[in-house]
Order: sequence, then C-alpha cells, then structure tokens
Amino acid sequence: MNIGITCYPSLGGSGVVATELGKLLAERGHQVHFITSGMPFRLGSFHPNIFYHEVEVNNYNVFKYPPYDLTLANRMAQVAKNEKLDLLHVHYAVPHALCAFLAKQMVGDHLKIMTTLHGTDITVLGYDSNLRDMIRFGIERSDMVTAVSKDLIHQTHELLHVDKEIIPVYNFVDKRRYYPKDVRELKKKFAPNGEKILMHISNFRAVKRVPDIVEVFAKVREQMPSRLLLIGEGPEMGLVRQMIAEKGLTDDVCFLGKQEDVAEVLSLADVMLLPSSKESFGLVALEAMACGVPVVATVAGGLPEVVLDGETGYLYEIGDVAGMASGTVQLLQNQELYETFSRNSIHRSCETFCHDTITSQYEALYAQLLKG
Ligand code: GMT
Repeated sequence: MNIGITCYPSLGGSGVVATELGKLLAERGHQVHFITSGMPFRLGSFHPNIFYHEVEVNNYNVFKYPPYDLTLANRMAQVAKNEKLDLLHVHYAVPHALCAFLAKQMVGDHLKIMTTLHGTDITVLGYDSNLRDMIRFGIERSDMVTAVSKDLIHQTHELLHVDKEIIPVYNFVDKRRYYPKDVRELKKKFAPNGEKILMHISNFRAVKRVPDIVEVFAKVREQMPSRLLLIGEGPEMGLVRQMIAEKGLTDDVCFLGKQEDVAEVLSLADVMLLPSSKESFGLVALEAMACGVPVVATVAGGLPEVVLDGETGYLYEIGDVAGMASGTVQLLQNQELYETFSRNSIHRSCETFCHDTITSQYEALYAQLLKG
C-alpha cells in the first residue's frame, strides 16, 4: 500500500506512535510518506520505503496567522496525486482530519482517510465551543476512525455526540528496543548510594500534574533514600523547579531535559510516576512497563486500560498524593512484590501491546478501508 501519514512531528506520544507505526509499515514493504511540518523526531535513519514531504508554511504579511491547515491540505493532495497514495492516516481530528478531507475533495473519493484520535483533540479541544462542531465534522467525514483507548471512545461519544463507529486500537511498544537494560554503571551516577529512583517523563503540561510528583517524592524521600529523575520540558517546569527548591529537594532531583531516546534511560527507574488529570492512554507508562518498571498513576482516562492496579502498578484518584506515595513505598520496600509487578509489566506490554500485533491490526483496517 501507499500510505500518507500526518502527525505533529515534535515531542509527544501521538508523534511517537505515528512515526513508529510508519517505520513498522515500511519494514513490512509498504511505501510510507510522512507529510508533516517538520521531520518526525523519531524517524531515525534512512529506509528505502520511507519518504518525507515537508509542509512549508509561509508567513505572508497579509495574513495575521500562517495558513498551516491550508498548506497541509494542499501538500496532502499533491503527495496523494504524485505518489498515488491509497490512503491518508492522520493523527488528531483537528486540524489533520479536516485537512485530509479537503485534500480528498481535491483529488477524488478513491483517497481514503483514517483518523486516529489521541486525546487532546477530544478531552481538551472538545470542550471549546468554537471548535466542537468542526471536530465532529472531521471525525464524521473520515472514512474510518480509531482511538487509542476505550475510554477515549466513550468520551468522544459523550462529548461530541458523533454519529460514527470508532474502533479501538491500542498504542504499542517495540519490544526490540524497550526491554530491561543493564544500567548498573549509569545508576551509580544518579543514585550513588543505592537510592531508589522515581522517574517522570512528559511535556510538563498542566494536565500532567507535575506538582503532585514533587509532593509524592517528598513523602517517599521521608521514608527511604530516593532520588527523582525528571525528563522533558514544558510550561510547568518553572513552577516545579520552584517547588523543589522550596521543599529543599534540589540535591535529590535531577533534570534530564528532553531526551530523544527514552528507551535508554527508562531502565534507570524503579518506579514511573504518572499522576495526570487527563490521559487517553499514557504511552510513557507502557514504555516503562516494557522495561520492567512498575507504574504508579491515576485512574484518569485510559490509564486503567494500560496499568493494571495491583498487578503492574497502583492507581489512585487524581490528586491523591498520599496514596501514590504509600503505594510507591510499599512496592519499593517489598522485593518479592516488586519483582512480581516488574515481571507482570513486561508480560503485559509484550502480550497486549506488542508492536507486531498492533501493526497487523492497522494493516487489516487499511485493507478493509480500501476494499470499500
Ligand atoms: O499527553 C500529551 O500531552 C501529548 C499527547 C500527544 O498528542 O502526543 O498525548 C496523547 O496521545 C498519546 C498517544 O496516543 C497518549 O499516550 C496520551 O495519553 C495522550 N495525552 C492525553 O490524553 C493528555
């Protein structure tokens, strides 16, 4: 198949999933054309079946805002014609499903559109009355729609009242790259006295509730020697740094900034913390599990579909920092329990969220889409 993929190419789970899926499809012999505003950050090395078509958005001074959506739609139509695309797989309903719809109007009905919902377009933008009808339109005009969790499907129907079947296709992790690594040497740098390592990776948006992580860490540290590794950058970082300083935690917190390849650092963690208020799936939780790291998180969104409470980690109500701290300590103080959770996590990530299985699911859906 000739497949066009559009996503936001910068850091974020949706960009990771779209890029990794494209690479896996290319490995299976499909021609994959990324149509994006920048090189997807995990695209990596050259592959003969992968092509990159940059969407160059010019900022003419007649416009107040650069016309990204229109330029993208035009580029999608160009690539669809030149490369004889069978389908466009777009990640995010707004604006990508709408751009794909416009491109389809330009090239003809044979071009099929699959839209994958990742969360923010529904759980955040869906509340915006200036956008809601447009999001619904984008979803309904897609030929096929998938979402990364059952909870997100439920929320999409509840919030947008869309008249469209939405198919669940979970995110995946590539077990050839995500597995427990031997990090004994590296651990000496971050935890020189054998401290336990708590980790958080995100884009530090308000929905990640990063201040809760600081609270949880402060409580855990009162009970056992521990260190906190924060990976990523984002709007809440200033506040978090201030909290860490005010609580006198600076010496035990390490900021690693943005990391391109988290597969290398995940094995450093003893526990992954994800106290989000919204999370349609929680890709980083899955990546941690694949590396044998149990997750302490909230019951938000699709997280309970990924993290099994009492088996691969612990789940708490949003904001329950005391619960999250006590669950973390319980896990870290009981070696046998910890090892069981760690084994369960690896097993679950390989079984339910295997990259091969999920790629086959998408392939089967593409075939169904093209048949009619
Ligand atoms: O969580 C973010 O802020 C980034 C966002 C994105 O667009 O990449 O993540 C969303 O998509 C990921 C991949 O499907 C999911 O794992 C995240 O849970 C989801 N984020 C939210 O729902 C807040």
